[in-house]
Amino acid sequence: MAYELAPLPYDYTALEPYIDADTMHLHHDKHHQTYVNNINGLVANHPDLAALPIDELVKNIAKVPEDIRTGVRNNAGGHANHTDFWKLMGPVGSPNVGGAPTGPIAAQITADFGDFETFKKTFNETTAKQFGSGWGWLVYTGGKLKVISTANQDSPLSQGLYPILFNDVWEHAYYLKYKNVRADYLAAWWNVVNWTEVNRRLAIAKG
Ligand code: MN3
Repeated sequence: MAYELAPLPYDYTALEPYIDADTMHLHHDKHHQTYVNNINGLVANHPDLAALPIDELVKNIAKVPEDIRTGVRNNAGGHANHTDFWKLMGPVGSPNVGGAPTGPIAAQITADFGDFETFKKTFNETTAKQFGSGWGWLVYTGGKLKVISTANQDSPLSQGLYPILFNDVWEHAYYLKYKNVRADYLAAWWNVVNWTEVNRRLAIAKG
């Protein structure tokens, strides 16, 4: 198989009480696994595509043959987005998880949004408004941070943008615990953000 589902980088209970173990099992073991299974099926007869790292495949969606392009867009996107999403969160109580940002991202947020609370409000409002399934993203472009959202599993990588921080607002990410109240999930999610990983991604974006 071209692509594989890596284990979660922490225990299923590690994000409690903000994200419960049942949600993590469903989200990682079922939903993410399905994206992996689907993309492997789609590229099975395309060894040139199957050889690409998943991020490269997502960056080059426009070059994928038209008959499988929509499927690849959804499922390569789903695999790439979730692979990075698990790493963007960390066990509650760990250093640099939750709370205020630390390191270079803290200074960049202050420079571009004024303060952390204003940034969070912008990110949460933009992401809450994403109609239906999708993601909220913080990207670094033109020397500045910018908040955007996308539908379905579309990735900023396909637009030539590198995501720094992002949250999944498909209902499968929160429905078991937060029901239909996306805003409550968005507010709670900051408690599990891994700022060490956000800083690692910011450094890559800045080159
Ligand atoms: Mn998801």
